Amino acid sequence: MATERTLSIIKPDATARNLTGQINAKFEEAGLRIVAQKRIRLTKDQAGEFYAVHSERPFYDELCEFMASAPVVVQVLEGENAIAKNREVMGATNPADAAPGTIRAEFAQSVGENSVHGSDAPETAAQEIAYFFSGLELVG
Ligand code: FUP
Repeated sequence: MATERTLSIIKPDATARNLTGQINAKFEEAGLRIVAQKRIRLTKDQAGEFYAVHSERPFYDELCEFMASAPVVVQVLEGENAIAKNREVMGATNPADAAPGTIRAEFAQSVGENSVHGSDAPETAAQEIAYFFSGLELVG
């Protein structure tokens, strides 16, 4: 296993409910290190660019509206096998299917308002990190 970095987003439903600290505690308990983090407000166009892969899906417009509806916390998580580990800590996309103890099981409100995003592969992790962070902001 190698040390990896992955892009995480604490989504508007979670920032609105003041859950940033509780979600970060889940990452840290799992051995993921938050090596970069900032709270920003996305425009709908920026959210649309980030989720361009879903542009043909029926939920795309609603997803972009939601991601622009309140601040998000974008962060880089680092650790052994960080991409898969973060997906494990997040739980399934639909909170109804998420394993007990996962972030989405505990905090998500619906399949759309599901509290967190996490990269799903090394290539997307690299692209998504570069979308939000410059090399200068990644100090380890
Ligand atoms: P995930 O990788 O678990 O975030 O899930 P996906 O990449 O499949 O979906 C990205 C986001 O699209 C989800 F977090 C929420 C939204 N979505 C919906 O709103 N409805 C769906 O049926 C599927 C996804």
